[in-house]
Amino acid sequence: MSDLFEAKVNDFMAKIIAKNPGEAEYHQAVQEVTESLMPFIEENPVYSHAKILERIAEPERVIMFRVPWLDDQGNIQINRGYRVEMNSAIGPYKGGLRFHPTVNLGILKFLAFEQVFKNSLTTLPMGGGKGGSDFDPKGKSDNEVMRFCQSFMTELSRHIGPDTDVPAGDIGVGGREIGYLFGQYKRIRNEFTGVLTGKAIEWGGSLIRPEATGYGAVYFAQEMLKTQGDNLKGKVCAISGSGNVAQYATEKILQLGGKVVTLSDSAGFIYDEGGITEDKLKFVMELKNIKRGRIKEYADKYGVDYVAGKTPWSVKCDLAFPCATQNEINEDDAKTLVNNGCIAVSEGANMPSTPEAAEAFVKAQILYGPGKAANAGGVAVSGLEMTQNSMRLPWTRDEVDDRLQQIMTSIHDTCVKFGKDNSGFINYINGANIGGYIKVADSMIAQGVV
Ligand code: NDP
Ligand code: 2IT
Repeated sequence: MSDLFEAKVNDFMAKIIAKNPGEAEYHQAVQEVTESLMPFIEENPVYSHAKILERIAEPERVIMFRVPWLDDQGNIQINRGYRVEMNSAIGPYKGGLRFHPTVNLGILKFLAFEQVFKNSLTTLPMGGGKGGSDFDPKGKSDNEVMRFCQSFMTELSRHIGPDTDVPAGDIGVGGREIGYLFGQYKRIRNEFTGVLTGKAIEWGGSLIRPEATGYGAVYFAQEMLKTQGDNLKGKVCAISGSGNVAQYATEKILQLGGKVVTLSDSAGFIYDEGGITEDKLKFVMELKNIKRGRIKEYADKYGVDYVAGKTPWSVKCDLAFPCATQNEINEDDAKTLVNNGCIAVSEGANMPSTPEAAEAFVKAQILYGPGKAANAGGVAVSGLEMTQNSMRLPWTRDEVDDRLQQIMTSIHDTCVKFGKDNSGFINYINGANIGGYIKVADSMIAQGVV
C-alpha cells in the first residue's frame, strides 16, 4: 500500500478506535476491509462522497438485554444477550447466534461486520447481523439450555421476524438450540414462519444446511486449486475444531479423495497420521453432537497422538482448514504452515488468521481464501432455506447441493475478478472485500442518506 493510502487508512481507523473503544476484534475486521477498499474508493469517489465506509462501520442498531434463567438447582442465573443489526441495504439482517463465554459486543460487531460482505458475496438478498450471549452451553443439562433459550428468545422475539432479521446457528448454537429458540418464538408470536434458519427438516429446515459451511469451504478450496490445475485428490489436510464446520469439511474432503489428519477442540488436537475414515468421523459426530465429549477421547479410542493445549498448525499438510474460532492462526503458525509446504488455506471459521498470519500467506503467494468468502456456504444455504420457507416447498438434497456449489463458484469468480493483480496473483482478501462491498454500497447510495 502506498504512503498516501496508509495515511488514509490510519486516519479512518483512528476514528473507528475512538468511537468503539476496547473492541479489538472489531478494529481488526474493519482495518482489513479498509485496507482493501481504500484504493478502490479513491478511484471511485462516488463512494467516499456518500461516506459509505463510515456508514457501514456503524451498526444500524444494537440490542443488548438481560437473560435471566433458572438452573437445575433452582438458582437464578443471569447472562447478557445481544443482537447486532449491522446493515439491511440488500435484505433483512441475517447471521448466526453465538453462545460462548467469550462473547462480548466487540466480537459480535466484528462478526456482524464480516457478515455484511459475506452475505453480499452469496448473490442472495441478505443483509448482515449477528447475535448471541456469554452463556456457556458446556456442562449444562438439556433443560438448562432450553430454559436459557426460552428466556433469550422472549426478549429477542420483539426484534426479529422473517422479513426483518433471521438468526441462525454459530459456535454453541446447533440444531438443539435452534429448536428451543424456534419453539419459544412460535409460542410468543403465534406464527409459524421462517424466522430462524438451521431448523430441523421436519419443521421447515433445508437439506444440506448442517453440511453447508464445511462443504462450502471445501468447494472453495477446490475452486482455488483449480486455478493451478490441481485438485483435492491425495491432499493431506489439517483441520481445526471438531464442531459443525469441521465435521462436514472432513466429510467432503474424504468424498473428494483427500486425507484429514487433525481435528481439535479448545483443549488440544488429535493427529491421526493414517487419516480419519468415515467410521472414525461417525465416532466424532456422536462424541461431539450427542455425548458432547472432548476430542481427546478420539485419541484414546484409536491410539493416535493427542497434543494438549496446542493448535494443529505444526503438522505437515498440503491444505489447512481452520474451523474453530477467530485468531487461531498466528504469524508463527502461518510461517510454519508455509514452510511445511502448505499450498492452500480455506477458512471455515470467521477471521481465524491474525492480520500478521494473513499477511504471511499473501506474501508467500499461497492460495488463501478468507472466511467471508470460503465459509459463506453456510449462510448461503440459510438463504436457500428462507426461499423454501417462503415458497412453502422443500428442495431435494441434490437441488440444494447444486445451488451451493454454484454459489461457491460464483464467490470464487468474484474474488478473481476483484482480487487478481497485474502479476496474475489472486489476492482473495481484496477480491472478497471489494466484491462484497460494491452491491451493498450501490444499494445504500440508491436508498439515500439512511
Ligand atoms: P461449533 O460450536 O459446532 O464448534 C466449534 C468448535 O471450535 C469446537 O470444536 C470448539 O471446541 C472449537 N472452539 C470454539 N471456540 C474455541 C476457542 N476459543 N479456542 C479453541 N477452540 C475453540 O461451532 P461451528 O463449527 O458452527 O463454528 C466454528 C467456526 O465456524 C466459528 O468461527 C463460526 O463463526 C464459523 N462459522 C460457522 C458457520 C455455521 O454455519 N455454523 C457458518 C460460517 C462460519 P470446544 O468444544 O472445546 O469449545
Ligand atoms: O458466520 C456465519 O455465516 C454463520 N454462522 C451462519 C449464519 C447464517 O445465517 O446461516
